[in-house]
Amino acid sequence: MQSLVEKHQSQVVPGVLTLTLAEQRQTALLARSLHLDPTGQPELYCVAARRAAQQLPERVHHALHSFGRWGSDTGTLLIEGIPLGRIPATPEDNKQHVGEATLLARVQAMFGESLGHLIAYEAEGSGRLFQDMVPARAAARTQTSLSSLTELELHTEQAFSALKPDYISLACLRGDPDARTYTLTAKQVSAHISGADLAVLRERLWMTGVDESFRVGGQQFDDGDVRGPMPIISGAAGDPYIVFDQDLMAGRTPEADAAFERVLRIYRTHRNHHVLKPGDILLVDNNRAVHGRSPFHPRFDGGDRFVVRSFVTNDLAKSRYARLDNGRAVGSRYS
Ligand SMILES: O=C(O)CCC(=O)C(=O)O
Ligand SMILES: [Fe+2]
Repeated sequence: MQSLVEKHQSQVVPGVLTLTLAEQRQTALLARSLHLDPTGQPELYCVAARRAAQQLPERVHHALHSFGRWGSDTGTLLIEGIPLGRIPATPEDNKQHVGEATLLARVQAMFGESLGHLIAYEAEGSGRLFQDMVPARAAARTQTSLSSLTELELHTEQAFSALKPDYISLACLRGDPDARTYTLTAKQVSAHISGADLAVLRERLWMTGVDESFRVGGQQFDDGDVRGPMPIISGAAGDPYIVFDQDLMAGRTPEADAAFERVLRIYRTHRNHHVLKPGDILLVDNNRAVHGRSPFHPRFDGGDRFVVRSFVTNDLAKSRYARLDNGRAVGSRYS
């Protein structure tokens, strides 16, 4: 007989939830009640977001909690139709911090505090809970979230870090029809690869460098500059996890390099994609899936793609030793 857990696992968790008009109203009302300053009082802000989130519509709770428990076929949960409020012009870089004041960011905070706990990183947006993710002219061809003209290669967010986020939350104020957010799940990799290659992916055969942008002020990392050896696929066959970074990871054997290339080939053939549109919040499962983004062509005129990003952890206590002043931001030396 199928156990209750197996029955749940075999259910397809819907990866998309479209808010009804009533749900939109209820969500906007809750977001408007969140008055605190997320940068000045991050902990109190998160407490208030958590409390407000208790009154989110039942379907939103259900979608968030099922996604947290089981993941989804695409490695993402899209909640769409979220009221936007006033939308500021797209800033030219991520130093103005205009996204955090929007209604959408407050909804994002409630979703994050319902799914887990908001967490921030000193090396990402100076440790603020929300980062403005916009195409910046100077970073157009880099492998960073401010890039645009080149493809953002396949990666786990902070593949190198023991304190990596469990979810990435992307709240879209302004979209770009060419910017496709790609995902590939560990389950998809397992389904499209040979048993022999899958066995290789489960071995500790890869070293991962730390993204240099995490070295704030030239400090040393407590865990050193290179991490590993680590496997790419781990965990239960029925619910596998994946860690991957096209740019920062290196195999230690020719077999490891070949298996790595096969993952990339599967990605190019089988990846899922979503084009973010205004009012979308896309949650990306950073354990069960890896992600990337297509190139797009910004005009740098205040009307470009504008996504407010935040991070979610399942376990806030785990990073207690590393968070600055016991706030929400992990110090860069602990990256
Ligand atoms: O721009 C996107 O859609 C995704 C960018 C990304 O990799 C991230 O925000 O972690
Ligand atoms: Fe990313």
